[in-house]
Amino acid sequence: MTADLNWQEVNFDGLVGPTHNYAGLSVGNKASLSNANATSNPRAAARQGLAKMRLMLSLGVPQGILPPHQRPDPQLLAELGLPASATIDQVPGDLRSIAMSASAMWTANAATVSPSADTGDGRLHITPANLLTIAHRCVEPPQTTAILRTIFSDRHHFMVHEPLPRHSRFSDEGAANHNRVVGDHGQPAIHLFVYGREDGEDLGGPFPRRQTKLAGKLIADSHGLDPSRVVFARQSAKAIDAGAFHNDVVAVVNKTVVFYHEDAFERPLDSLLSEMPPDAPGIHAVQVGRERVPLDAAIRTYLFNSQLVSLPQGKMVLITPDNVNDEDSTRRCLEEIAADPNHPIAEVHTMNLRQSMRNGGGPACLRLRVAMAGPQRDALTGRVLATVSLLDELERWVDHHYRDVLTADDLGDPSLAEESGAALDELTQILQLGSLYPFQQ
Ligand code: SUG
Repeated sequence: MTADLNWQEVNFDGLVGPTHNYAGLSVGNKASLSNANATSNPRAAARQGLAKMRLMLSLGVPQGILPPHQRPDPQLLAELGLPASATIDQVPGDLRSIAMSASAMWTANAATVSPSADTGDGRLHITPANLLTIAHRCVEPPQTTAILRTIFSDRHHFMVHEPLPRHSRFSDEGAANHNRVVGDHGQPAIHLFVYGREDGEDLGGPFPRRQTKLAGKLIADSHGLDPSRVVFARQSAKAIDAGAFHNDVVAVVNKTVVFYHEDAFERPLDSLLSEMPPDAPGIHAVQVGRERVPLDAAIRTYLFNSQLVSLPQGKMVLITPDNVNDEDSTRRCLEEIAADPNHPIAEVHTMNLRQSMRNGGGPACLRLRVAMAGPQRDALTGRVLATVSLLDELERWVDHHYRDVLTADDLGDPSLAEESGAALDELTQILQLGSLYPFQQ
């Protein structure tokens, strides 16, 4: 069945938006806080993202694209009590960075995805994340839902749910806390849902626990996942308090390989695995101990926020941010992996993603994994699967529309929003997505 249906995992990267900036909005995200009010370069950020997509294509890995959001978001303006005609300078000063944030670029937080091989009705199920813990991110779900419903519109193949309710009990950050462990993509998988707190728990701690177990449970049920193949793992308090605000900062899974830091989970991974049914795929756990890479170094460099992908010939490749070269321990760890001929990770590529990294977003944050059979890829709406010529076109579009300097003051300038609107209008034509944005309706 796998070979017949030509299953592939597509990484849908968020195209960095024209308002990419450093506002220091994410408590618990040390990079975001420490770069507050730095000057950003949206053009370089978008180009760095496109360069990552090019690398994936050159490796033979299918690449999808999710467009940025309209900013400011009209629903947010309405919820702030402003008229439909309001411009960003009418938003109170301290809320402007929230209204102009480009944070939808981190599509690992866009949604949780269950491929059709795992779901009750044999469709691909997607639940957009409610992202309600941090103010600027709770703005995202309506536009994310609209974008996903446009691209995954074919109801025969796809089901895009409503986000979970907007209350802290249902706090959900999407695929950044969800992993699919599978032999081949078209086979039934084990779903590993990672959470920071249980319903009703108030654990204190310096930083928020952004994901609840209840959220994962509701998503697993609504997608029709087999309960015996769903595992819930608590993220370690130590990791969250050290700045791993999402589990994908300290762990990454590809197929059956789990590459993770010793301090990622509250319980050892092998004890979690003992809960899996006997016919589940065997897991290849690649744990990196704290003696080898201290937790702080892993979080500073985003070693585990790498993309771990299988090439068409089966070889596994790790795409890491080049920040891993800033620390001896992480650099050495990768050198050892690359030098070991028996290691499941056969190759390591480093990429300059520093514009995104300064906001705490590495390679794995920038992508949403969607494993699909061939007919499902054919059923996607729009020109959202990358080719070299589409990436060339997008690069020209970025160069034409994006600023290369953006300061905190610029966010309150209505001309930035106007320029962004013109850019997004053209983007919907390039991607053939019709009247996608609120301003086009
Ligand atoms: O939610 N940063 C994002 C980074 C998201 C990373 N995603 C994953 N780990 N999957 C966040 O904290 C910073 C924006 C600012 O400060 O301007 C921000 O939203």
